Amino acid sequence: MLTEGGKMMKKLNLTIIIGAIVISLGYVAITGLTNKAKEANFTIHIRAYDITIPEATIEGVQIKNVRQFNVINEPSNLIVRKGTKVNINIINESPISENFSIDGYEEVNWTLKSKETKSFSFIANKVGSYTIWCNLHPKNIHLPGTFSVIE
Ligand SMILES: [Cu+2]
Repeated sequence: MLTEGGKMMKKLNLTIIIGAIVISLGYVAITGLTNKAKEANFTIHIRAYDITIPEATIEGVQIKNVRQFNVINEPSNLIVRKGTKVNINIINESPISENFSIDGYEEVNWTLKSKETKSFSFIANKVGSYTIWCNLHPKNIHLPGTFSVIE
């Protein structure tokens, strides 16, 4: 049986632990963007998801088994500072070939066969926010992401 004081101490300890976790997570996110970080490493999984709708009524018409799938890059959005060497490890978990291209960075146009893993590097030498997309599939099926380069 804990006394009132004991309960308060327990609560306080928990608050301190949660606070420490929040601060360390914040630290990791910020240090990834300091000027000292001249290299950034990303691992991207390209995954396909079956989003089949078993039954739907569209404008009063009942339709069944609308077979669909989509593909996303996980993570979809990347952010680095200008001048960073970007090392990207891509794992294509989709059952079909996929492509990883960045508009504005012509040298980034890489195609991977199904289940293939490849590593690439390039320098983020242009600031701005650019579309990451797959040049093999429409953007409503393989959803695009963003590559942002900040000062
Ligand atoms: Cu694709």
